[in-house]
Amino acid sequence: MHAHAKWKSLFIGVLVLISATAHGEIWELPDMDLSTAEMAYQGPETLTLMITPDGTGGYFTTARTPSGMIADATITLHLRDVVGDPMAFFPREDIWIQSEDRDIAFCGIFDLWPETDTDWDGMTYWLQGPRGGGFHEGPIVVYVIFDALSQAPLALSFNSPDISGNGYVSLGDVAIFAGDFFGAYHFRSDLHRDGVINLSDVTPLAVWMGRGCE
Ligand SMILES: [Ca+2]
Repeated sequence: MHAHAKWKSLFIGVLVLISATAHGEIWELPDMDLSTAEMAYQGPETLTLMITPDGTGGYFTTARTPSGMIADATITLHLRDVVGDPMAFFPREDIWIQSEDRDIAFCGIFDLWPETDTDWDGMTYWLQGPRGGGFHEGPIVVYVIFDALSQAPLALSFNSPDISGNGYVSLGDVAIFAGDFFGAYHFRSDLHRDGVINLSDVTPLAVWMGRGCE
């Protein structure tokens, strides 16, 4: 009887092991209600990040408020499963930011991704300025496998010396800028974001003239 009990116990142990292994291979999906993303800046304003086709426009840490104050727009994502547990090592390729109408012209899909796969705590973040152009007055949505997070979108806007969003800073952008410079205020040309369009907004156009996505 003793030997029988021993074999029975081993058998159950193997069953538990098989079950646990099978469970580990089940692809669990993140929960869009329990997963959350927030910006470091917690104030009431919509921040603006100037992006460029070559990715040298600035980090999320150097976004600006509408009046021109530097503010930290770093986005941190907490990815959680249906019971609220962190989802570790989730691939960053399945996570991205975009406007709801997709009017930010990122140079490639990898420019929308966060810096890393999620870590042990199910966390990842956006820090480096993506390569891209066009403009969008916000807000920004975080998507995970084509689903948007349920929470309110993030109050972040983008503009770029590639105003037209064709992937290059060129004379066409200068023409758009000139129209805004001499005409009514337009967010897209407030490249040195401070609520007015003046000579300081010409600088990014001059610095990045001729630069493109490649
Ligand atoms: Ca300005």
